[in-house]
Amino acid sequence: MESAGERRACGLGAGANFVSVARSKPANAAMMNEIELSVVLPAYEEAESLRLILPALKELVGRLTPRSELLVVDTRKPRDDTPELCQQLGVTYVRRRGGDLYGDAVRTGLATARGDWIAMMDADGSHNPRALAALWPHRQNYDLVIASRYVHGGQTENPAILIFMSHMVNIIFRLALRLRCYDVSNSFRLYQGADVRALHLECDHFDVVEEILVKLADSRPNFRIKEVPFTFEKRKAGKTKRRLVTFILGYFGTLGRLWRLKARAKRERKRST
Ligand SMILES: Nc1nc2c(ncn2[C@@H]2O[C@H](COP(=O)(O)OP(=O)(O)OP(=O)(O)O)[C@@H](O)[C@H]2O)c(=O)[nH]1
Ligand SMILES: [Mg+2]
Repeated sequence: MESAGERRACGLGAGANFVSVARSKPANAAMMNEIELSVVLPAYEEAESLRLILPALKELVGRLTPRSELLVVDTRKPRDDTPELCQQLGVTYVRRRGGDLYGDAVRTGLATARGDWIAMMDADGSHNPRALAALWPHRQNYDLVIASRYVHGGQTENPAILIFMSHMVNIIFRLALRLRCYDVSNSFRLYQGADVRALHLECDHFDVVEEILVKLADSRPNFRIKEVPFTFEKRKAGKTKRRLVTFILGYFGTLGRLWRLKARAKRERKRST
């Protein structure tokens, strides 16, 4: 995922504070939890692409750890044969809870995933399963690992106009929200399960990707982020769900909301020290 589609205000209201996330202990947690890695794929009419990527993803994840689960988070009512496909391939099929928006899929996926680590990936094949193998080794030394188009070695196969827009979004968000990473809008990331499950997420659309980053980065001092170079590929099949104008307008609304949220959290932290 790299852009915002149809979008409503993300509704970061007065109660939307950053959560204070307890420091997780991956090594110990791994011993206690039967699932080490959950891979979550939010999907909206993506059966065609899923058919192409799931076998490779399943094989790769099995090599990373035997204690893994793959979750496809579909729409509330199936819009294609994604349920049958998941059953055929032995992948967990999850129905979206709440609404049918991307934010609902992310919230449902995070609430369902049991892993010590949770990887989020697009279901359209833009996120090549092979890249997950490059993220995985960094989990012990970092709190968040991002597949990044904007560090040396990273790239994107999108058309020039989308690359330009994505660069603008990333530069503006990074500077305005003082984020310590270059790719703020790519959803392909590896999270510590306990950290990301503890977040209270309110954005409904693709802006939830930035919301997660802002909230995690502010959840504790010296939150460690690693960016691993990655190539964002063209979707493998199916249609885009992106709506360009709402994408641009929506992102600026989100920026304002996240900025106010961050400022309020800072004031509250100052007050409590
Ligand atoms: N727009 C949209 N995408 C969703 C939703 N739920 C899951 N997705 C998935 O989010 C991912 C990103 O959506 P895409 O339509 O690929 O958006 P994009 O990556 O910006 O655009 P293209 O790859 O160029 O089509 C895909 O895997 C979608 O299936 C939803 O409710 N709305
Ligand atoms: Mg896509």
